[in-house]
Amino acid sequence: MTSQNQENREPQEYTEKQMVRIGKKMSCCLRHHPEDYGLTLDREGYVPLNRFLKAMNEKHHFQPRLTVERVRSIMEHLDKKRYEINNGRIRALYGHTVSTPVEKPAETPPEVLYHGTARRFLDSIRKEGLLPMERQYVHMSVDIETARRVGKRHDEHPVILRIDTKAASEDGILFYDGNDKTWLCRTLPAKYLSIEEYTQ
Ligand code: HQG
Repeated sequence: MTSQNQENREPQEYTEKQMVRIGKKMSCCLRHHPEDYGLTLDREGYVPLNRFLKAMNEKHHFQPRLTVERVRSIMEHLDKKRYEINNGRIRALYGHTVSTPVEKPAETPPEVLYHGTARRFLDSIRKEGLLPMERQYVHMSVDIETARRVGKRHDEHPVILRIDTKAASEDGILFYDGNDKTWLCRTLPAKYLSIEEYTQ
């Protein structure tokens, strides 16, 4: 059998299921456990793209092999803008749980943001405000629909909190751009929160 034929027998593109799986591994590597891949995130959360590809292929043996083009097409295929490729480097835009701090430049947020959460967290949020919990930042949404989707990961009938970002910014709280739908901050005291939507 010629090598040409062998090549023809290999899958050339990922299936939907494979793309979801690779997306999860990207999140594992770039948000949560870069050390499992022998990688360290820099201060902005980047790793060199060539080292990322090599580590991902060595650990998971993707068929076909993960390449820059395939990573790009997976990024486009995902439901959200989670990753960014820039100058031969790749990073997750938000969601980090790694212990090394990922820094972002502070930016001016919209005057109102939303946060979807579980009813069972509400008492604690009323006392402590929004905390990043396992992650490095609190995540907020630009619209109610996005907040509802985020909250549904925790509760069938999520609570939607409205965040007075204008007042918080005036008091010196810094906000950071996550993606087109997501903003971040370190913590958010309860005085800037009100209930936008609550269903028993
Ligand atoms: C809650 C996904 C008790 C907080 C999403 C949330 C997002 C408190 C949960 C991104 C609390 C943490 C992040 C307090 C906050 N007491 N509970 N004081 N302060 N909480 O998953 O915002 O699809 O870490 O309300 O779409 O749900 O992965 O945060 O319910 O953008 O790209 O503690 O992750 O993005 O849960 O989600 P999470 P999140 P991807």
